[in-house]
Amino acid sequence: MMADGVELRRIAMPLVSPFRTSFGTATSREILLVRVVTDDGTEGWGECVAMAAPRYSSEYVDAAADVLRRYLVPALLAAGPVRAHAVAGLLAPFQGHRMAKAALEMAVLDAELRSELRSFGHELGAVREKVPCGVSVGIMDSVPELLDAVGGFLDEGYVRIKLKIEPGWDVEPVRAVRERFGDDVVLQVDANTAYTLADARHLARLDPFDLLLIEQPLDEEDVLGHADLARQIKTPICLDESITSARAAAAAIRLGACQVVNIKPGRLGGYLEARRTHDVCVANGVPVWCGGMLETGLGRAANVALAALPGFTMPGDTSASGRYYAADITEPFVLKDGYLDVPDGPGLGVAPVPDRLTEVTTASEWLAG
Ligand code: NPQ
Ligand code: MG
Repeated sequence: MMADGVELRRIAMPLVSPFRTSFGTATSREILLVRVVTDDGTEGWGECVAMAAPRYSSEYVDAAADVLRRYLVPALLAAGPVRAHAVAGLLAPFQGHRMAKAALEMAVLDAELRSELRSFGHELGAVREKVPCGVSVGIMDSVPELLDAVGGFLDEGYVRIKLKIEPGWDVEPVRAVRERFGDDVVLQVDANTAYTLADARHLARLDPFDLLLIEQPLDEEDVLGHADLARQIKTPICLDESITSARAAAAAIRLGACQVVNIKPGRLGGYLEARRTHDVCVANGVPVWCGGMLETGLGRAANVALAALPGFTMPGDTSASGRYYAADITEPFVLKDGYLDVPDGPGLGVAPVPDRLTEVTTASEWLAG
């Protein structure tokens, strides 16, 4: 693949409802899209999952755009013909910025696969044509509001409910959901690093509720703390923010810091590292599921393809487009009996609908070779 140039495009998408976590409340999404145009005119799309502010991780959308503009895109354009599998190595001299790198690699991979008429699913090793979908439910102002939201998602067919928790909003909402919807609902929680090891006894109060897992209770860098916590609570621990590479997954598993892994391509530096992380987890008998970063249909298409790999044995946060957006920039992903179909067209199998993309675009810049 030879890139003629790369477009950095900013879009603004309002959320259908505020999404509150232990690190803040989002009411809209500022998203950076990357479009690679090759010398034969093929387009490839990438989506950067970095948020507007460095609240989930150290990355944020303006920094991603800057590092792409200054370092990552020039390196790609200077390299001449390059295969998607070589992009990570090309960008390795630049430290960090995994979400920015992931977006560029995704765009190159999309262009390459489109021109070779292969799908993301085929390239990554998908073994299913549809995937079961879970949903992430934010912190709410009251338990009755939470129960209404959970009831709505269950009615829509979601096969797994994930509740965001934080100190002061954990045992009571979990107990209320169990009491209202029963023990058969597949239920997990996500703390987004809101607790410390001193909270171990408090977190053990979640044990009676038969949760599938508790996601990232402690700080991103406290892998040893998670290993200590795992010896003090029964609920299996899943890591998200801590797992920044296949190597990090291997180390966390070896240390007993997690029994489940949330795989997020943006956090890992790309879909190819996500597949390597999947392979490491499968080799260690650790189940994985596909995390979400409120992606548009572009990232959603790639995530659904990834979620179809054999080791993804638990429902992910691959929710329908309508969970976050009234109007996606691609044809919307619509839940069917709790499943989403894996796109089977070339590349991502989806593309932005031009009018929709124009409506939400706030900036665009073209970086030529
Ligand atoms: C998680 N995602 O698993 C993240 C947290 C998260 C679906 O819970 C804007 C962009 C707002 C990314 C809010 C889900 C976000 C965001 C929450 C990611 O930890
Ligand atoms: Mg998480």
